Amino acid sequence: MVTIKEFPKEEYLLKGHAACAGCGPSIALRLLFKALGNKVIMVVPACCTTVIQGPYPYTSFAVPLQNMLFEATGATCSGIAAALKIRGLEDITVVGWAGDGGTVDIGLQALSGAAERETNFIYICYDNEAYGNTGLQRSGATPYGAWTTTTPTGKKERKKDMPLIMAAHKIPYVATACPSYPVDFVNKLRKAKEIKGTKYIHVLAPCPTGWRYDTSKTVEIGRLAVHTGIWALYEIEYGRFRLNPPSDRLIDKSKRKPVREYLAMQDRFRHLTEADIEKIQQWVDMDWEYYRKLASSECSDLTLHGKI
Ligand SMILES: Cc1ncc(C[n+]2csc(CCOP(=O)(O)OP(=O)(O)O)c2C)c(N)n1
Ligand code: SF4
Ligand SMILES: [Mg+2]
Repeated sequence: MVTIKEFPKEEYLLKGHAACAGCGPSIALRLLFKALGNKVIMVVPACCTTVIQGPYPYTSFAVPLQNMLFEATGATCSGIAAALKIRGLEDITVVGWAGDGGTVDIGLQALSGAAERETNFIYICYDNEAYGNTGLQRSGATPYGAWTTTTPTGKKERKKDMPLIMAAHKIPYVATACPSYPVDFVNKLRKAKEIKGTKYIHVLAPCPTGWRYDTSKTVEIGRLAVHTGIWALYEIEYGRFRLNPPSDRLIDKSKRKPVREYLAMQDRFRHLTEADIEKIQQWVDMDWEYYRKLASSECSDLTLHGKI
């Protein structure tokens, strides 16, 4: 376990990058490099990160990076991983880094194929819960009730549960994270780097521009997502489900803050009715009943993986 004081001083996301002020995904990017250093090859489809990285010939990334079509991140990572294997360059980590639109919607097929082929790479979905780069349209990861430019009265459908979809691929490592918990995220990345095969990490990354809150509140919003239980920090290692701190202390509903506190901080939820808020609270409580079962001793190894 690395502590925050032991994070390396080197920065591979350079100054002058083009993210909005308070951008959660850019904090996650910085942490990614703190965890993995520069022996990485990044594959990045169209998303806010293609803006953050800067216009050619300038770049804010001090690591090799391949931009790729929206739908092809997983396939590209498979190709690069195969080439590195043939050349015996096994100490380089291939990282697919894509937004929620590029993961839960458009890139899902290629990602699923890469996982089924047991491609040796880490795939990270940074989830700002909308298509940020093109002006904030709804995605499959946008939560119920949220305003986006294509859901002006609030999205009517629920968020797709992508981490559990990836767990169903029986890959060796699935985890959730949030940049408000940097030590948790960095240690998960370091663990993922040591495991062979496909590793998937889904990062809830608050976006002040899309979620409509003050740019100084990004870390606070991420913490509230976790403390209300809207976002649970967990990992599934070879099928074994484990809640991570502080989520492991939140199974008891009385320990969780009401979801209202999280929703009230963001103008994208401003129009919600009392009935909407109650519905969201009930869904969160149901999710936690499921997490409780997954984390219980009789159920923690769900034969999701069935490692022999
Ligand atoms: C096949 C295809 N469809 C649409 C686009 C246009 N496009 C570029 S970036 C983007 C939004 C990406 O959203 P997401 O993956 O959530 O990343 P974010 O911008 O939020 O970081 C879209 C729709 C595209 N480049 N390719
Ligand atoms: S729109 Fe959101 S995710 Fe995209 S750069 Fe701005 S703050 Fe970051
Ligand atoms: Mg997005």
